[in-house]
Amino acid sequence: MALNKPTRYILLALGLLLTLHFLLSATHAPYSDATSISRLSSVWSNGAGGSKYTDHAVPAFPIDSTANFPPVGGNSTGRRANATLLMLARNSDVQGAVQSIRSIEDRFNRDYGYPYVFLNEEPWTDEFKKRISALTRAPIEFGVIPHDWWFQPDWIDESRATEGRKKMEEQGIIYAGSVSYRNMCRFNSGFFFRHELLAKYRWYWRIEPDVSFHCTLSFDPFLYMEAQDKVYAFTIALYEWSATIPTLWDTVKDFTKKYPETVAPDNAMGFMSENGGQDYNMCHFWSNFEIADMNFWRGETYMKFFEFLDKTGGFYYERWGDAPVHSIAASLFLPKSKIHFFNEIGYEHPPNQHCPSDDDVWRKGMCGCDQSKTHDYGPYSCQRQWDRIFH
Ligand SMILES: Nc1nc2c(ncn2[C@@H]2O[C@H](COP(=O)(O)OP(=O)(O)OP(=O)(O)O)[C@@H](O)[C@H]2O)c(=O)[nH]1
Ligand SMILES: *[C@@H]1O[C@H](CO)[C@@H](O)[C@H](O)[C@H]1NC(C)=O
Ligand SMILES: *[C@@H]1O[C@H](CO)[C@@H](O)[C@H](O)[C@H]1NC(C)=O
Ligand SMILES: [Mg+2]
Repeated sequence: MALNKPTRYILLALGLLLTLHFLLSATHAPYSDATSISRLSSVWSNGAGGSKYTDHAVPAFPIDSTANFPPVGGNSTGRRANATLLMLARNSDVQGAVQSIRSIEDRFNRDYGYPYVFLNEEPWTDEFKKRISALTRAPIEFGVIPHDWWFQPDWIDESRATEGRKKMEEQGIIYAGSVSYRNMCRFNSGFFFRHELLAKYRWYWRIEPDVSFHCTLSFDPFLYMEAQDKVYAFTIALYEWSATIPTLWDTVKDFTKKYPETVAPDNAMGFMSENGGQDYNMCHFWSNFEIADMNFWRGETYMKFFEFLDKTGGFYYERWGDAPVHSIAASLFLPKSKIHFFNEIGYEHPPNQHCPSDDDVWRKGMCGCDQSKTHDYGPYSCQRQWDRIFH
């Protein structure tokens, strides 16, 4: 078909424009960065060609935990650990997530630029990504959780699970009737560290929506963990509600009877029991804050432990929390010297907070918290059980 004259001129003009665009793209990096389709689309949409569980966003910087971008500033050595800041959240948690990221950036990460990973069992909304991405220059990745790592497995007896939830509701226990809370606890116990977005990291710092960091850190806690040969760190230790874990301790004892070699010499059992391990005193580390080495969770002992717990169905028939599960594992399978209490990190997850009670630590950290509100030796605290194992 022959084209009429005007159409031919329009096509010619279009061709010239396109040629100019490609020439500019090839020779002017900033121009190319600003207009590249891949960049424009990857900022707010699911990553084209990315993996199924990677909901890519904001490749403002290449994701390489060891590269020094953005520059490490402040009072730091210029080296970053192989680490990430990790948040599990729902799209509806956006305002709380913004609050938490603002806080950690202010008190720590703006000088360090550690990358973030966000995980969710649903695809992230553009709104969530946009609100978070505005807060930091550090790399951010948004991931989706594989279905079977989140939802209640088919082999769980639903009528027994329903019965368990009903019984717990009658006792007025928080999240007693919630299946999604149980999904979350099981995921945090046995799966998060296997997510493909976390595979490239060794260390993580768990951050939840609606938490606050009250003191400025004058050191890098990841590098501290590495240098001091630590594996797991906490800021708050307290009691679990025993009705949520009626058979957990017996299951743990079955495990250690079957695999006695997994129990570490010089472990932190004394933190968890008043009678040499016969009974659990409900003490655990509050896992909404954690800085830890994922290679511990990934290792043979913990994986075997999680599988052993999981196949009893206790995450659904009862309401086993990731906090007691992580805490029991760390306290039994590690020497106590590998667990660390970060006194310098002022941290609040309502209704509890840790605020350094030593004036010099508090002043040095320019802490904004009220020392008299610290949880440390309050009535629900397990700090005394922690202290006693070192005397
Ligand atoms: N994606 C997703 N994240 C969840 C879900 N339930 C909880 N979370 C996240 O899991 C973590 C723990 O949940 P929270 O609701 O904070 O539970 P909690 O800390 O025990 O209780 P409160 O904070 O006192 O309500 C948080 O990071 C939540 O954002 C869920 O159904 N989906
Ligand atoms: C970071 O740690 C992970 C997990 O141990 C490891 O696979 C990866 O190679 C490490 N990266 C670097 C740069 O050391
Ligand atoms: C900077 O770091 C050094 C060593 O890590 C520490 O001794 C010093 O107190 C820090 N300075 C400030 C102002 O926090
Ligand atoms: Mg919470």
